[in-house]
Amino acid sequence: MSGSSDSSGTQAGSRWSPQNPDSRYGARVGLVIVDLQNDFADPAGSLSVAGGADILTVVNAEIERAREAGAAIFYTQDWHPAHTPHFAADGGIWPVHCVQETWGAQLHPGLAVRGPIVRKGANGEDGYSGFSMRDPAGGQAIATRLDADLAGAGATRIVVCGLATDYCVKATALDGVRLGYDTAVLLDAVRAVDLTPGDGERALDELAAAGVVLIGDRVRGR
Ligand code: VGL
Ligand code: ZN
Repeated sequence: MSGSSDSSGTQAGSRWSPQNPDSRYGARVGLVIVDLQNDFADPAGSLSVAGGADILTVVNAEIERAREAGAAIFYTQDWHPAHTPHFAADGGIWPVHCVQETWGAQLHPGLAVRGPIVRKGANGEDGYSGFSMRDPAGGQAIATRLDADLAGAGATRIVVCGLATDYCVKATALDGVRLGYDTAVLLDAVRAVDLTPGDGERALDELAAAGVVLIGDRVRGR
C-alpha cells in the first residue's frame, strides 16, 4: 500500500511533507511569492516592512529548489492606480504604494524571477489576496489569474512566502485553503507589517487554525 508516487516520480503520494526541504516541491506544487516589491521590501519604500529585504536570500534559494523539482513558480504584484479606495487619501487605510509603472511597484531587483507575475488591483480593486480582489464599486470578489494558472500547471499544493505576513501572505494562504490547495507558509521567508504589534503572530495563529502548515520556527515579526 505504501510507496506510491505521483507522476513527478518524487515525493508526492497522498502525503505531503513540506517541512522537509527535500520533499517540499514537485510537479504538483506551486511556489507563490507574494508582493516582493520595492515599496514593501526596500527600506526606502513607502510601506516598508521591517526586515523585508532580509528574506531575499531564503526566497531565492526556495525558487531554485522549486525549479529543480519541477514546481510551478508564481509571483504576485500589488499594482495600484494612483487613486484607489485601498489608499488613505481615497478612503482606505494605506499610504500610496505600488503604483503601476513606478519604482515602488517593481519586484525587488534582488529577486530571481523564474515564472509568471500575477498582478492585482490594476483597476482600482481593493483587497490583499493573490487569488482575489474586491471590486471598487460593488465590493464583490473578482478572481485573479492565479487559481486558474496554478490549476493549469497541475498544482494541488502551494507554498507561500513574501510580504506581508499579516496582509497579503495571510489572505493568499487562507484563500489557498478555501480553494482546496494543501497550503504551507515558509516562516523564514515572510515578514509582518505589524501595524499593531503582534499582528504577524496573530496572523500565523489564524493560518494554523485554518489548516495551513507553518514551516520553520515561529519568531516574532514574521
Ligand atoms: C499589502 C498592505 C497593502 C501586502 C498590500 O502586500 O501585504 N499590504 N497592500
Ligand atoms: Zn496594496
